[in-house]
Amino acid sequence: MWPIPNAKFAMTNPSSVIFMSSVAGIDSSKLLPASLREDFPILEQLVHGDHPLVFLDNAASTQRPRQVIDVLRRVYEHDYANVHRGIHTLSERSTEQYEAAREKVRAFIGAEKSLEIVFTSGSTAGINLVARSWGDANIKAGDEILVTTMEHHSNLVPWQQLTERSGAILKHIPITDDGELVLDALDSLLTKRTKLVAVASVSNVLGTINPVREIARRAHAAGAVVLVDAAQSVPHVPTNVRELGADFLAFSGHKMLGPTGIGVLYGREELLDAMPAFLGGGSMINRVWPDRFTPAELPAKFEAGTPPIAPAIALGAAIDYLNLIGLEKIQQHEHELCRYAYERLLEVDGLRILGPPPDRRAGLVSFTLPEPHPHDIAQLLDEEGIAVRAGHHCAWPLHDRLGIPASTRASFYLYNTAAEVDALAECVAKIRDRFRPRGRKRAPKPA
Ligand code: 7TS
Repeated sequence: MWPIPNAKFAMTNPSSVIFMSSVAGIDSSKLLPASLREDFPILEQLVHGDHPLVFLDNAASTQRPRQVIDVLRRVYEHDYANVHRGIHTLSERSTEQYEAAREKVRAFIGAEKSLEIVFTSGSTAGINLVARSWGDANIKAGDEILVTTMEHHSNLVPWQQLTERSGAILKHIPITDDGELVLDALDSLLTKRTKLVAVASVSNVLGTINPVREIARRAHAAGAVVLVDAAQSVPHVPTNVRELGADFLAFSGHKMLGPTGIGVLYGREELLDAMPAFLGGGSMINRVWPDRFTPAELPAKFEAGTPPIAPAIALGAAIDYLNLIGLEKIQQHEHELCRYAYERLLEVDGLRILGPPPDRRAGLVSFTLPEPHPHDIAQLLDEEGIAVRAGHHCAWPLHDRLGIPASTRASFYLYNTAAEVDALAECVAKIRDRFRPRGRKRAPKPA
C-alpha cells in the first residue's frame, strides 16, 4: 500500500480514506519518497476550508523548495549587487554566483561551452530572441519554417510574426488523432527552402514526447536549423543538447523549481556568434561611439541591461536540487503517476483523454467530459482543493485540430503523490455524476 503522503494530508482530509483505498494499481517502488514534500512549504496549506492543497498545475508553473527560496533570500540579504560592473566585494560575489549558475545550466543540458548559455526571462523570450535575431538575418521571402500542429503559442506566434516580416512560409507537421506527429510527412515537408524546424520536445497539452533527435537528423540533412522548445522537457527528463541535435533550445526556470523571470536559451556557438545582437543597451557592447557600437562577446551580446541576477542564482540552486534527486528518478515517478492517473480517469464514464497512451507521454493528462465545460470542471476541482488548468493552454490550433474548444489538464511533478491522483479521479467522477443528463444511467464498467 502506498504510504500516506504526509500525516497532515490524511488527518485533515476526512475523505482521504477513500483516496487511499484504491492505490493497488500503482507501483510505489517507482515513486519518490513523499517526505520530499516537506521541502515545499507551499504544499502544506489547506484551501477552501479544510481541503489540503493538491497542486496539479505544474506544466503552467511549479513550486519551489526551501533550498531555492533560501538561496534567493541569502543573495538578497548577503550577496546582492549588479553583475559584471563593480569592482567592489558584493558585485564580485554576485558575478561569481551568477556565472556559476550559468555553468550549472551548461552541465545540466550537456552544452559544450557556458558561452552558449544565454539567460533570458523564459522560454518565450528565448524563442523570440531567435526569431528576431537569427530569423531576421537568415529568413527571406519564399523560405520555409516548419513547426508542428501541437506547438504552444510561444513556439508559433514568433514564427508567424517572422513570416509576416519576411514573406517566408510557415508549414506544420500534422498530428494523428492520438496526438503524435506524422513523421512520414516530414520527407515531403522538408525541402531545400526549409531554413528552420521549430518543435516542442514535449507537448504541454498532449504530453506527447516528440522524436526530436530523429526530426533534427532529418532537418539537418535538409540543411535546416533546429530549435527545440524544451519548456516541458528540461524540467522532467535528462537533456543533452548535443545528443538531441538541437541548434537552439529554450526553457523556463519557473517550470523546474526555479523563480519566475529567468529562462535559458541555448545556442550553438557558431550560430550565436554569427547572429546580430537583439536588445541594445548596457552590457551587450564592447565599445560605443556616438553613432555606432561593437557588440560584446558571447553570451553578454544577448544579455542587454541588468539581468535577472538573483533568479539566475536560484535557478542554479533548483538545478542542484533536481540533480540531488536525479532526473531519471523524477521521470520514473511522474511516469508512474501519469500511468495511474490515466487508468483512474478512464474509469470515469465518457471521459476522453487527449494524446497518446502513457508509455509514450510525459507526466501530464488533459481530458474532456461530455459535461460540464473544462472551466467548470477546474472550478469544481478547485473547490475541493485541487489545482488544475483549463482552457486551450496556449495551444489553440491544437485544440482546433482535436475538434474541442478547451480541455482540463492535470500535470505532475516530483512532489505529487498517488493519493493526489486518487483525489483527482474521485472528484472528477463526482463532477461527472453531478452533470450526467437526467435519466441517463452510468455505462456498465467493462468486465
Ligand atoms: N513552450 C511550452 C511547450 C510551454 O508549455 C510554455 C508554457 C511555454 C513555451 C512558454 O513558457 P514561458 O515560461 O515563457 O511562459 N506553458 C504553459 C502552460 O502549459 N500553461 O501555462 C504556461
